[in-house]
Amino acid sequence: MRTVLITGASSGIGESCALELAKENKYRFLLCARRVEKLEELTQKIKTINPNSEIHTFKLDVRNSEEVETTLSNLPEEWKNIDILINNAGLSQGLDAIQDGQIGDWDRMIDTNVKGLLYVTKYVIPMMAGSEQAHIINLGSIAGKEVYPNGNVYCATKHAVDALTKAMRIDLLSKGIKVTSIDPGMVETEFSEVRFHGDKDRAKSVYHGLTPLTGQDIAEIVSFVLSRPKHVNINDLLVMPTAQANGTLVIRK
Ligand code: NDP
Ligand code: 8X3
Repeated sequence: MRTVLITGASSGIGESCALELAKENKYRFLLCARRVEKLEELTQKIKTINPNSEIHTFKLDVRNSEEVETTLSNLPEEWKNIDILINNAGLSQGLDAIQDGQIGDWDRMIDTNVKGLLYVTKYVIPMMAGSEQAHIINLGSIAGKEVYPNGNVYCATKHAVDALTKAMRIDLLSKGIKVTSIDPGMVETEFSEVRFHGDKDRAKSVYHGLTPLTGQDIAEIVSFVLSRPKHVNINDLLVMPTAQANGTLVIRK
C-alpha cells in the first residue's frame, strides 16, 4: 500500500483523485482541507467504493505555516510515512485587470497556491524518507504556461508552481523523489464559483456551450502518472478540453 496525501480533497479535482485511486486498492489516504465535513462525506463515498480503504482526514489551512508543521508532525504514528503528495489545494479569486485587482484576492491566491504548496512540501519531504516510490504531483494549470486577460495574479501563482515543480525535480533528484506537474485547462469544479466569490450564475456561464474537463478526467491522469514504473517519470502534462485551444481561445456552440 502506498500512502497518498491529498491537499484540497474536499472538492473538485482533489476529491476525484481520492475516489479514482480508491478503486485500485493500492493506496491509503491522508485527506485534508479546511471543510472537514466535506472530508467526512468523501470518506463515506470512498468506503462505498472500497470498504477496506484506510483513511485519515484532518483539517488543514495550507496558508498557515505553523498549522502545517504542527498538524503534519502530530499525525498518528501509522500515518507518518508518506509515499505520494498531491499538492492540489488552490484557488483563483477575482478576474480583474491588474489596476482593478483586490489586494485581499491577491494575498489569498499567493498565500494558498504558492506559499501553501511550499509549506506542505517542506514538511512532507522528510516523511518520504523511507519510501521506495516517493512522488510529488503539483496541480499547475494552463495558467502556468500562458497569461490571459485579467488572469494576472492567478497566472503568476501558477507560473510560480511551474517553476517550483522544475526546481523540486532538480533538488529532489538525489532523494529519488519523482516530481510531476499536471496542467489542466478548464475543469468544471467549484473553481469558478470560488473565483467569482460565490456568484453561481457567473461561474456556470464559464462552461456554457462547451464541454469542460471533469475532476474525473484529471484523476484518471493522476492514476496513470502514479502507475508508471519506478524508472519512468511524467515531468509535465498539459491537458485541455477539446473545445479549448489555449488560455483564451474556446469554441462555444
Ligand atoms: P475546487 O474549488 O473545487 O477545489 C479546491 C480545493 O482546494 C478545495 O478542496 C479547497 O478546500 C482547497 N483549498 C482552498 N484553499 C485552501 C486552503 N487555504 N487550505 C487548504 N485547502 C484549501 O477547485 P479545483 O478542484 O478545480 O482546484 C484544484 C486545483 O486545480 C487548484 O490548485 C486549481 O488552481 C487547479 N486547477 C483547476 C482548474 C480548473 O479549471 N478547475 C484548471 C487548472 C488547475 P476547502 O475550501 O475545504 O479548504
Ligand atoms: C484554471 C484554468 O483557464 O481558468 O487554472 O486559468 S483557467
